[in-house]
Amino acid sequence: MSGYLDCGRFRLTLQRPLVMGVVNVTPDSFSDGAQHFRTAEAIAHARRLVDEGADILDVGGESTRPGAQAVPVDEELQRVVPVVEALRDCGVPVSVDTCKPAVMAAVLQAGADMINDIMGFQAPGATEAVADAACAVCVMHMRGEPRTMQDAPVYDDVVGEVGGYLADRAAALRGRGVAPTRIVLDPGFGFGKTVQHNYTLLARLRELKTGDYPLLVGMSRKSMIGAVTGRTVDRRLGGSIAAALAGAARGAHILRVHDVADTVDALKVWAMVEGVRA
Ligand code: 8Y7
Repeated sequence: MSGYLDCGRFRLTLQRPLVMGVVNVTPDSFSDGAQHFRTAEAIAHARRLVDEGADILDVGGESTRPGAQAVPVDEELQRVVPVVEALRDCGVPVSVDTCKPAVMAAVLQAGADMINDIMGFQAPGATEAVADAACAVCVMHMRGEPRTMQDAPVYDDVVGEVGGYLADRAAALRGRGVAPTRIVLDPGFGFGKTVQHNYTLLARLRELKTGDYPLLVGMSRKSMIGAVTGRTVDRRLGGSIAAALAGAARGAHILRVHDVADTVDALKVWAMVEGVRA
């Protein structure tokens, strides 16, 4: 581990787990006025997450939940670009969650510091869109595509297959000139995995630490939490915190969460026990 991540205008040290706060720019198909309102809401929410201690923001304008339909490029741009422009001076790096090379190029121009691609930069032109920038790149594993990925996924060896995929994608990015200090890997909890696959990946997270790349994990409020607790998505804070701490204890460097303040508190207590700085 190099001990840091080059993330656009920022160099993040990885001595303690970092918290990435989720900022959804919610869809609105009714009118332009409503979209302006959604934009303002997303910006206000993001600023609140920074106040709560978020180390990174992850802005997303494309619904990637299981079964979700694709969003056209121009609509995704309308959602995310104004939010990135407003947040570029908020004090923390701004990541954008997108699979589309055209969106990647536009948000990098607008000031984004990181691109988070659940498709692992596999779309034609995606590696080229990030190669010459200074942004960090998060490569996530997904089996299938969002619309169909939860249709009974099967693996012989989920840890080996996910780890192999992430290593291959990292090598492809490096082959295009992306420096290793810009790359983050993510097993993609909930993306084409059963509940058992997700917990196997979490339990054996350390085995995914191939190469020198930091790991990002996103389990916040997901169905893997609901499956164990029996809670609906609005009641999954306790389970999500437990998953985040389990990830941190197994070497996750970045925790992607909705509930920043509570996760930051949990990490402070955990860090006191573990003797790491938080
Ligand atoms: C993840 C993610 C989502 C994740 C990374 C949700 C965009 C679903 N999950 N990106 N995005 N990792 N890197 O429930 O686990 O937040 S969307």
